[in-house]
Amino acid sequence: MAATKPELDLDLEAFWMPFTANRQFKANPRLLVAAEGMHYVADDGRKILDAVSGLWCVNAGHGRKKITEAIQKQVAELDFAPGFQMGHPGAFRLAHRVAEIAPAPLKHVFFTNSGSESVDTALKIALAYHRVRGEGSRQRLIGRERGYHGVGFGGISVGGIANNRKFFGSLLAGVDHLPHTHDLSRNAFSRGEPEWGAHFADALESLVTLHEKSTIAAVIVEPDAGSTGVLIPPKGYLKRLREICDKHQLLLIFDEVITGFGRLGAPFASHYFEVVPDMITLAKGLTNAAVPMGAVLVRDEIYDAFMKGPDGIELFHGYTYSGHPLACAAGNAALDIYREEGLFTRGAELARYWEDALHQLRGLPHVIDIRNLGLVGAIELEPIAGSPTKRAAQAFSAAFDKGVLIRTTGDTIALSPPLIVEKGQIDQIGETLREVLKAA
Ligand code: PXG
Repeated sequence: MAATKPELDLDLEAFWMPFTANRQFKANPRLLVAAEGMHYVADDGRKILDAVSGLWCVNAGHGRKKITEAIQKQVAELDFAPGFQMGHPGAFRLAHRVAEIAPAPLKHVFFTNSGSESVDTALKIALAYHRVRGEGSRQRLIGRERGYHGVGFGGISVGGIANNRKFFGSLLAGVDHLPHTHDLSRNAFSRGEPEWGAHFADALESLVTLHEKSTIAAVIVEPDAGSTGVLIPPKGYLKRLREICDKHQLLLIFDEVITGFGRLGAPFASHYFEVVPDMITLAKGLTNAAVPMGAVLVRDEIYDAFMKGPDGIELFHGYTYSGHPLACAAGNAALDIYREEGLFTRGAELARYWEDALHQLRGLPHVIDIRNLGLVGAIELEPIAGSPTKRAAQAFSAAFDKGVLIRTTGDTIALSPPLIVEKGQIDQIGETLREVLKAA
């Protein structure tokens, strides 16, 4: 059956939509046609409050003039510059500025075009780093159950979400996983970091015993897991991971594609948790999502190890669009906005209000957990027997009909509004969810 949207003169058939139930969507399409500030405009003209920053990426809100103008100016001046053996000023400027806000000593920046590319880049740097310093036997990579690290083969190999892996063959060899930290029997309705569960990090010791440290290159985790449904790390968990990595010279990679750029109320989760990894993967908020871009922040020691090798190309890796001029223009403008408006700490100012708004929903039908950190939150629902994901999917549709865009994954509602959100809008998100959940 042909899928069309006659009022917009659209044939919907050709576009194979990502991570989407295509048939369902095309039977009942939901299109966004404009955006400004905290709101989208749907194709029927309704204003929709954005409670998830697009896809966790529009940190400074939509349609920011400064970013738009910077992109327009850049495209008129220099649309593209090759990034291999050539450069342009915007890329150096942006790398310098990102390094400035990064935790020391992660002061070098490799540009990519997405979070997935950032993850694969970080994993490759980890392997190559051990090799250039003479420990090429360190080839194993360790991820975590329920982890999401994008959709490249590296990312799905270290990732821990079965549906993202099971269709795609044997993936990378030599990967192992830590257990996830989610246990509702202990931690349901925790406010902020759960008290219980730091010991989950000790599983890394067991993996080191099993595989022997000389075979392990790196460990990658989301400091605060997003896509899987917002899993907040237990108190002390990340510090313990850091200690174990130090003890065995494993590189620790924080995947901050979601947590970067102020979402927890600090520039990076690394600042928030006071744990410094060896690399940080970034994307999303780097350009406020106006142009796709990702980056890997790298510890100086790692960069320096490559710079000691023979003359010539130090790392055989990069993308045609690494450091694309339009992305750099957007990134530089986004950083201006973050600084001028104090957005990296706004999440901390609002965190308590946000927490209270969410936890007020406790007791509504089928709500089995509420969790929050910074400006991130989640509401986990009891699945409908025999129909997992359906209850949350219904909540998504109902919230959209009531003018609020949320995100659902499994039976969890995930929330994280742009950092410019006002208290009244937090109230609106809470009230809408109350109505939706009451009827769920
Ligand atoms: N790492 C993390 C931690 C992510 O959250 C990626 C890597 C991959 O980024 P790209 O730019 O390649 O998509 C992500 C992406 C959701 C959702 O609803 C989350 C992401 C993407 C789409 C949806 O939770 N995160």
